[in-house]
Amino acid sequence: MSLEYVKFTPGFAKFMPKEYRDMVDHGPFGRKTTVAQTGQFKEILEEHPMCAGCAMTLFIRLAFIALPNPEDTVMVGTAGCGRLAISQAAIQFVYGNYGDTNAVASGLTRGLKLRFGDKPKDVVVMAGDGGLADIGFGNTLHSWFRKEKFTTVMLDNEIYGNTGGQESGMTNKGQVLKMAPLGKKFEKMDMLGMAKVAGCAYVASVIPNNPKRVESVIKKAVLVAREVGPTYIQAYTSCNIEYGIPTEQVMQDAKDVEKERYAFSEYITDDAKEYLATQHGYKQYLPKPAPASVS
Ligand SMILES: Cc1ncc(C[n+]2csc(CCOP(=O)(O)OP(=O)(O)O)c2C)c(N)n1
Ligand code: SF4
Repeated sequence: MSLEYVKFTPGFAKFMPKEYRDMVDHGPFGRKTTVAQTGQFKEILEEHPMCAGCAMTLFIRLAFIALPNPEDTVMVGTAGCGRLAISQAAIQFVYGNYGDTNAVASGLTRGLKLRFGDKPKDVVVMAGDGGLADIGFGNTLHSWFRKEKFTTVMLDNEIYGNTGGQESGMTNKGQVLKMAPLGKKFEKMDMLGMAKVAGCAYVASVIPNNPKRVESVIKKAVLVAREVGPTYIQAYTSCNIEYGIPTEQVMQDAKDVEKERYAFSEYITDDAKEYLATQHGYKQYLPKPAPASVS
């Protein structure tokens, strides 16, 4: 697992589709990519089958660009809309059975540590709210309680999008959906709160509209998970199809939702701050010098 793995076996390049060859020749590997360079390299196949205007696709793209070491990262995904794009990007992908992503990622993280020792290998779970908070809830929480060192990213579209619009634990109370015609009876689950209680070292909530912020939280989460402990990012990634959001209003919807109930939040433990400050140059987390005493 390194830059070597993306190269074609000699003689095979000419049989690969052009889009795929472009990802290998002009992908993010071995570079320190930033969202400011979006469009200058190829991190994902253009022909992924997600719906036009889907905010989840934008978030996934930004998150992939923000990965600190793409050639040393494994994405773990599962059934759900997100994997349609995640599995067609220039990052290694493992498909975990629905609900099992965090168990798969736990084993993978431990295996990579045994195989590669201190050479950093990053594992990132990216899955829907149904996959992480409902059917995979036990595995998600236990990976956090056990302090498994990988990042969990929830693509929170507040619905089971891929199966046609059932409510999930992350749907808001009262929300009427195609397959919840009477409206949801229960509150949205507080997964951010649970992540903190369960011991995550870094927890953040974001929307896709601010690329620099997405980049910042992804980088911090992945770096902290390398050494300090589990990390969790919850991203509002609306389902414009099931929520009936006109394509041209998808970004405005995210802005409105951010204002009303999905504010940017960031929680970071002291250990994580110290690690980022001392190992990765995050000067803002250096301890403040004690004020000079007045005699
Ligand atoms: C073990 C298992 N149970 C159920 C399914 C069916 N299934 C596929 S996608 C999906 C819902 C996905 O919803 P979510 O995880 O919220 O992701 P989204 O599609 O909304 O992005 C379900 C229930 C499955 N593939 N495997
Ligand atoms: S069904 Fe919803 S979440 Fe899934 S790709 Fe379409 S718009 Fe995106």
